[in-house]
Amino acid sequence: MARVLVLNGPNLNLLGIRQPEVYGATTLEMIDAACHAHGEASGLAITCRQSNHEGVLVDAIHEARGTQDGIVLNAGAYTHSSIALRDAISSVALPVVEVHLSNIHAREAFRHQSHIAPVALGQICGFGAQGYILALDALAAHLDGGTSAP
Ligand code: CA2
Repeated sequence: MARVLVLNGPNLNLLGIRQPEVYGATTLEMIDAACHAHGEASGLAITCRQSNHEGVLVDAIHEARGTQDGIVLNAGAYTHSSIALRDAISSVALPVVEVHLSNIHAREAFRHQSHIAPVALGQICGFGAQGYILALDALAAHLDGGTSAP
């Protein structure tokens, strides 16, 4: 059974609690539950983690080496600023699917750049919480050898 870490970055613990008009009413707890349910249905062992701290996220990525087969990552605002997260992903050489609830390319210019995208298998954005499920399916297909992505 493939093991997947679903890793969320800063402020995503506030989903559904603050500013629902921007990020929707779905809480991170609901997203984690949906990931666990989808993992059970599709034969993936899911671990969910969230941190507001860059170093803790780097540690979580390092710990995934040898314990996980892939990562679904919403790095939040660190997406646009963190070379440390990019380097951590490169160093563990695990497939990473980058997820964003919002369409970052349709928002402010500073959100258009992702430091994660060049080292990710791919990016899914703009589909809200459903993006995590799409990311799990993309990762499962990749781990199964069923995707043509590099
Ligand atoms: O669309 C996404 O998933 C983002 O990763 C969300 C980040 C943002 O900085 C990225 O550009 C795109 C922000 C997450 C903030 O989440 C909040 C949730 C509720 C209330 C306030 C912030």
